[in-house]
Amino acid sequence: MSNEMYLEWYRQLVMIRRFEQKSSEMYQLGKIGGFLHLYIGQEAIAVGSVAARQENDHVITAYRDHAHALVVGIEPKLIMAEMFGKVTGVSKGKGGSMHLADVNRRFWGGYAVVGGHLPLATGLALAEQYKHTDSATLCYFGDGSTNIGYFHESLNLAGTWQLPVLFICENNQYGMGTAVARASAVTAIVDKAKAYGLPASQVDGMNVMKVYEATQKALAAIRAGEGPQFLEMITYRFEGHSMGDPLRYRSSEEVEKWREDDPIGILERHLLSEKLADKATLEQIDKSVEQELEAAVKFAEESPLPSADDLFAHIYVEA
Ligand SMILES: Cc1ncc(C[n+]2csc(CCOP(=O)(O)OP(=O)(O)O)c2C)c(N)n1
Ligand SMILES: [Mg+2]
Repeated sequence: MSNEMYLEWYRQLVMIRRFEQKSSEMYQLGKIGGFLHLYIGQEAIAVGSVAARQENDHVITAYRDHAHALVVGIEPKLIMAEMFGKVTGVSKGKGGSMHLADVNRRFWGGYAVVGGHLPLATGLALAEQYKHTDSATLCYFGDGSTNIGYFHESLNLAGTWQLPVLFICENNQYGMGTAVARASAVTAIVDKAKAYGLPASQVDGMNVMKVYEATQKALAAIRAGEGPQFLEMITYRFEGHSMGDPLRYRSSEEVEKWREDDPIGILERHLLSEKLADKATLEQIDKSVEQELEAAVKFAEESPLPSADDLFAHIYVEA
């Protein structure tokens, strides 16, 4: 692993964290409306796994999608403008926080129906298999999604047809306010994947290096023709399910314990102790992220709202 790569991971982790803290501020000021689900605590998963992807691989996720949008390379200002409902947003101001997408980057979104995008991921993988390409599909979803029919149908078909898809479960311990054990008869999510014949393993989702290694291995297996793979990333969201969650279902001791494994802290400690970077270099990165975000908010504020005519544009795909 090169130094540049580690520093880029650090930059991405900090960018996601600060982007979301800024979004939360803008939400409280009433500048962002609708739903807003923060990914804070889970950043190492998007960063480490997307770093292992090939350019022609597809990425698809649920509504907790800001991080995935950032790491596939969408400019922060286009995402911020989208959250503000502005016409310059990456989805032209019509999608908002939960529906970020950029087809040119093979990033398909951003889906609000729990588990609803798993069949889409399976379909993307089927198309690539049909065309005999070496493209894989990375599909992200929460622990709660694994109790839904879509999950089981998708894994079954992927296993039956040996499709090139990597299922990445982001097990953050809760689906809204419901702990895994209260909604799932099987609490090790990997066991559900094994039931459909998929090689599956658990990964420390707070450690970007471990996420990267596991994803690289899984993608190599897919490209070697070994069929669909499954990774259960063990993680935690530090904030509420969405804005305004009173958090009555978990103790502050539990949150504090997980915060000791902050993904930014883990990478920072590694970089400093291995002398891969000094404090000044990291502070410089923090500062440049701050500047980029200030510009992103300014861009979003100054961009126009969509016009009334835009209501009827981009509803159907034109041939
Ligand atoms: C089909 C469907 N049922 C219920 C909901 C309401 N809902 C929104 S998020 C959520 C929890 C999902 O939990 P999980 O998959 O673990 O994802 P996380 O929010 O933890 O990232 C639920 C039940 C929904 N959006 N879609
Ligand atoms: Mg969850």
